[in-house]
Amino acid sequence: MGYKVAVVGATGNVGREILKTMAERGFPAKEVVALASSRSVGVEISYGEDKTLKCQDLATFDFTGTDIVLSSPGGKISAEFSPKAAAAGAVVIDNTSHFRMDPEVPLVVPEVNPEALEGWRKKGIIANPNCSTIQMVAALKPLHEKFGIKRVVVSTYQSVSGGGKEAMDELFTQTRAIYVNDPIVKEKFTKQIAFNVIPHIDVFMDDGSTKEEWKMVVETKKILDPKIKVSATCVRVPVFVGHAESINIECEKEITTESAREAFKEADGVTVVDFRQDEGYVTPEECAGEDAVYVSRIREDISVENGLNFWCVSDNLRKGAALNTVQIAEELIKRDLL
Ligand code: 2RA
Repeated sequence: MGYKVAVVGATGNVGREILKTMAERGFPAKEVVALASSRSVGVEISYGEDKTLKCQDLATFDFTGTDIVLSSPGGKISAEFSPKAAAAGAVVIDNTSHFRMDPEVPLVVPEVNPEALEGWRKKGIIANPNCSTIQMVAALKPLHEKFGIKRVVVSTYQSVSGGGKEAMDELFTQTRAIYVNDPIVKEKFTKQIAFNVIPHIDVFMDDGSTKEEWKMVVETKKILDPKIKVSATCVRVPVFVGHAESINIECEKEITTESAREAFKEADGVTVVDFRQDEGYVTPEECAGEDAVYVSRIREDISVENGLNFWCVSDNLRKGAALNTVQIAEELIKRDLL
């Protein structure tokens, strides 16, 4: 038994990673279709080590007979095509922010709230959370179960791949320009990203926060617990792949370094690397290409009652996007929900 799967936005960073992840994990697909805009029709995309797929035109594709759609084009394109694919009978797993806060759309990290998948038929769409939210809630879940998290303060260090391929090109081009004394060209980022950090991801909201920060607040509440208070500061850093987060929590119950470490170790998808010595922690460069959410630098925060600090790193294109998307599809199959 296999499924007909369509990957929408197949030429983008996340689309390519979805195809790679499916092939690596032996996803049970009987047919895989790569879809993109008309200008990419005919472009060949790798699927596994020995296959390529020719991109077809999303605008004219007939979704009838497609079982699963894994979608990561821009938000506007998703707003139009995800409901069309769902109406044709497919389950759509959507990577954009467009449907995430719709009460009829489950927002899922399989290690955290797989039970939410039961409600997917209301709209036929399941939303994949924002990359920075996914790794944070995966790490918070085991702590929330044991210690009851009341408040989270998070600062992110987000790689440029979260902004797409052009953002990666801009970091490369600016870095080169600095070395060869060429003018710096800014297109994707509002300020120079090479040799700099930018405290601004996505648009500004009325309250002074950015939309990326807002997403971390509301998505954490929807996925984990509406009672948890979250304060987020999101920062872009000159790293190609891998988001890092400094996370501070306050809990209901007493939490120690040891009890937190034990809780992390029992959690699915979380790997603790925490040796209080040179190299005893994980950095973004080391997590690129890996599936896990890594936790390091675990230590009590004695400035508050029941407080803890830790460092959390994950590949934003894998667990933060493609892997989580494929895992949602696998979970639907495992739970016999298709
Ligand atoms: C970013 N969170 O890193 C976004 C990608 N979804 O820009």
